[in-house]
Amino acid sequence: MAKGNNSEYKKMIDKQYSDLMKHCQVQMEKVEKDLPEPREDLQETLKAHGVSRRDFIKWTSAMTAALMLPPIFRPMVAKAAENFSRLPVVWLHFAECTGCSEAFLRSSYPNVDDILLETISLEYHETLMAASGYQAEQNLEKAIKDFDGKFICVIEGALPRGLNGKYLTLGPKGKTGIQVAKEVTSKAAAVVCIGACSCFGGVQAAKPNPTDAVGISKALGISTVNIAGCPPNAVNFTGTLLHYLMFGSLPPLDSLGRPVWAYGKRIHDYCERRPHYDASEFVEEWGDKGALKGWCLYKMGCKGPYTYANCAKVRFNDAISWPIMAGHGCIGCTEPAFWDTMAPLEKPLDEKSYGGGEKTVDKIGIVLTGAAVAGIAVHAVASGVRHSGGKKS
Ligand code: FSX
Ligand code: SF4
Ligand code: F3S
Repeated sequence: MAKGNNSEYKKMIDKQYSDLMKHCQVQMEKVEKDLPEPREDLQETLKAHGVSRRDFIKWTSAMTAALMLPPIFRPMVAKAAENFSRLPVVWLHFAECTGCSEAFLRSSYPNVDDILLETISLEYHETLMAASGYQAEQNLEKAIKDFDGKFICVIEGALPRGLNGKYLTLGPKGKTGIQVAKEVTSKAAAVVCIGACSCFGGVQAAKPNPTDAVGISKALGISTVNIAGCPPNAVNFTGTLLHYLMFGSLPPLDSLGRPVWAYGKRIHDYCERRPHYDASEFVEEWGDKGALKGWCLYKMGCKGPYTYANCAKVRFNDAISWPIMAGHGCIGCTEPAFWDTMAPLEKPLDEKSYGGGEKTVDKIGIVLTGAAVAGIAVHAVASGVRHSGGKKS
């Protein structure tokens, strides 16, 4: 590209980011005006958990980068984190193992993401709240009324459609999961599904799926933000809510409802074992020489070539490790129906239907998940904030 064109391009990008920054500043002022006072002083809470100011600054840099924003947005990420506990959240549970809540809220060494999740203004959370029975139902009704159109509805778990929804009933009135989900999501500003189960049905939707369980979007015919994974990474959830606070809109999603900033790239392309794949150095058996040397796990059934997620970049447990680093292949837990489509989990997919090899692997990735976009498009600011209730287009 000619030099002149380069500087034109840079000017255009700078202008886009400066417009985005202005939008973000206006939005943060709106948050501070419209939403209730923060439930907790984040800096005090961080201090109480032994997280220093320096650690917090480091976290803002990592989160800004994870969100694919340039460093000038760090102070806005910090500001959004400080306002995190203003956001009213109603958290529902349907058919699942509750591993998602457990993974998010019960860390032994909480990092900033975990602490943010602890400070979140949970108006209703079936696993954590003290109330039960009629009192719990009243709490839910009150939260929906008090924060009509303003709360985020977070959902864990699939909805069984069999027996007219009666495989899953909740509360003293015996409402079906589908009824509860309809009532709550219709009043929410946005619906965020956490985990493979609420996103795509998860383990209970695996064949033969006796209860006819499906994800929330399919069960209700609404659009949802899908934070995929079994369980998903807390960073992908907190980052999505921070984006919502900063820009007043949900981040752009891929064709499966997953935020592009978190699920836009393929595991196989960011994997630290990739040079071994390219050099045809494979683990052939658990514990063999290749396993000790950290070679590629493709022959042990790694589904990284078919899976889109940022696990290799953000890792888990305070960025200590992730499945492939720990020595097991990826099982494709961020992809729909992975229990069926990625099985057997410790064997490569059928060579006959997939042909093996890099070219086919690349083609499958694209077919499975749709094309990914990157750059500023990841932050394109949509005008409509209300995301739930709208029929899927
Ligand atoms: Fe599903 Fe979550 Fe896997 Fe478990 O709530 S995504 S089975 S970790 O718990 O829904
Ligand atoms: Fe990494 Fe798996 Fe790809 Fe090998 S096949 S490079 S282990 S993602
Ligand atoms: Fe899941 Fe694979 Fe990441 S199994 S946690 S998508 S490495």
